[in-house]
Amino acid sequence: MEKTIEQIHREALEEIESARDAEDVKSISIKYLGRKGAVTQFLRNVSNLPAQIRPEAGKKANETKKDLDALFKKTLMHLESSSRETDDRIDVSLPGRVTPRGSLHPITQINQKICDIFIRLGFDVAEGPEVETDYYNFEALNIPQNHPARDMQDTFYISNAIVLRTHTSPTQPRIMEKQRPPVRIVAPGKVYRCDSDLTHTPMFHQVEGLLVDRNISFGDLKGILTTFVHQMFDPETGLRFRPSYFPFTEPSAEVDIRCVICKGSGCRVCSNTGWLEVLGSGMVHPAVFENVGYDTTRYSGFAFGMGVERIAMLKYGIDDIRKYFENDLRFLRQF
Ligand code: 2NL
Repeated sequence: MEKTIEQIHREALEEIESARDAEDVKSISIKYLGRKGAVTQFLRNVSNLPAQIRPEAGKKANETKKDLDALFKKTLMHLESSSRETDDRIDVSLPGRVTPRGSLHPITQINQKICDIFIRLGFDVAEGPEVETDYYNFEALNIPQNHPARDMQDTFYISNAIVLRTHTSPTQPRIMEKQRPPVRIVAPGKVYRCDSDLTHTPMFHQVEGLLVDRNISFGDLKGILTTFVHQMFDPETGLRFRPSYFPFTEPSAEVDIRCVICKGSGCRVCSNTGWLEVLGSGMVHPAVFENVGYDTTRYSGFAFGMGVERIAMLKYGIDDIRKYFENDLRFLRQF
């Protein structure tokens, strides 16, 4: 017996249910609605049916044709758009994109390295204000009223009695006023001087150190600073202590290292001397101790100061200080 239109409809629905892709849907469509398709055949045979069921069967067959046609189109559209979604899916096996990572500025790196060396030698880190009083920047440090370091050309004045600190030294008397010996501190930070050329910028960085206790001698100064130079540069670096002058130390000495470029034979960098100046130092002047109320018969101490940019220039062989402030990434990425 021939299949009824309801049976054909049901089978078509079952088949479309299990279609996996557009190709399946297309062949099911041909199987039912194509020229020799089951629905088409049924419609063609309607005229042969008994007259009493003919109109009803014809009506149902047309409805089935319309219903299946709409369903096939809808399913086809759905499958095609979801196959596009498949192509757009994230490939979890792809290697990830590397996020570019920043790094510390070379001056920050050198500043941290200097402080780390002294921290391991038992020093604490102290910081003070960049806008400083004339008293702490000069007076407390035994820099008298008419000293050349006070010259308007070097110092940025905020007012008569307020300056941008010209060194990080004022941090030291501020600490000494609050703390009795022993004192072992390093004071890193920004300093300001009205000066600008190949080796000077209006703002630069210093690290200062101060050690005060009973029986501190120039030998202690030499030991600590020799250890520092050997850890900062090379353990084989030759160095010398050359007599110098600072208002806040007596005696005073500058520390030179063997030229990092020519190793002492003489070159442009060391102006043919074979030596490079790296820091200033000395035994704290009694006037400085008196200003902070320390008993000079009980205590002695040494202090030192260095420019961070200068150390960084010597360590990396950079001849123009302004390179550190231009923020050219081709320069900065090398550190
Ligand atoms: C340099 C020289 C120096 C000091 C800084 C200092 C601080 C106190 C007392 C005595 Cl509270 N001295 N500091 C001493 C000698 C040298 O710096 O060339 N700096 C870049």
